[in-house]
Amino acid sequence: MPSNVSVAELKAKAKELRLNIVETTFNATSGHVGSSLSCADMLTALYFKYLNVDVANPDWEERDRFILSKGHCALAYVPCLAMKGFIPIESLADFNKTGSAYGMHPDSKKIRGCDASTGSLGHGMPIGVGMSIGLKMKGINAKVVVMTGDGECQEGSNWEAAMAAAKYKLENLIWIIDRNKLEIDGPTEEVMPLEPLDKKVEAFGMKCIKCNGNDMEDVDRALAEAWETAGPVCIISSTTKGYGVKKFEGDVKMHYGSFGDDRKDLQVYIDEINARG
Ligand SMILES: Cc1ncc(C[n+]2csc(CCOP(=O)(O)OP(=O)(O)O)c2C)c(N)n1
Repeated sequence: MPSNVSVAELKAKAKELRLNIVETTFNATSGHVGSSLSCADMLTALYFKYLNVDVANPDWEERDRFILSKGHCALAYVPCLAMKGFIPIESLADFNKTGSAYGMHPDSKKIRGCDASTGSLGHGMPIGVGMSIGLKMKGINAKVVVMTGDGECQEGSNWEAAMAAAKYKLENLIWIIDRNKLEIDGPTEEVMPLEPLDKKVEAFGMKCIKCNGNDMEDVDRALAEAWETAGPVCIISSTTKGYGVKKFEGDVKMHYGSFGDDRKDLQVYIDEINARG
């Protein structure tokens, strides 16, 4: 059951997450900042309203599961887990430094509250399908949410998993595609066209819900619908890569970016994020 959290509260949390993403990028000297900013609203809504997880007991068997298949966005995921209380917020200062538990890609053996180690794209959906079947066999009524990138959808394993999700009628599986329309080296529609993505998803036997993934009200509406639907369900979350900092928005070079080492540059981004609604 989603908790009773207002859109205004979620928006404030998403802003806090964006601030943590840019601060963590600065401390780490570089990172997948554009990709992380695009999915910040969705991650916030999941962790602060929808996912039924227990910070005191991360291995609780009945919990909802979340798999960040676009694992290069640990830069958003780890700060989100820290804000939720799974890990100390101070540890973000060491993100991706030698000896830190938190690298550019998440390691579930080292991160409290992390359900799957990811980073090699195309694995989240197959893992999610397996988890979902396992929960069903045990009679546990928990959601399994997988977030992939859109470029990542070019990996065939996602579609094999989608086929299996329909066959096994995985009512609790939710696939979220962060549709920021850019991958590592250009627009998805130039590199390997995905459209009509909604029709493809539906043809694989999944209900498709669309939303503006950088508009918290719309994110909330889409997740509420997905939570109430007997799945498998897919949310195509239309976003902007780098959302929150104008200079990064839609710039493929900010897929993996660096701010340099002058804190004054970082302050410009912090001010912009703070000034936005
Ligand atoms: C199997 C595999 N191949 C290549 C990579 C390198 N890689 C990291 S991110 C990325 C692009 C991902 O694009 P997209 O799925 O659109 O996600 P976005 O960063 O735009 O959110 C690639 C190719 C990888 N992590 N895994």
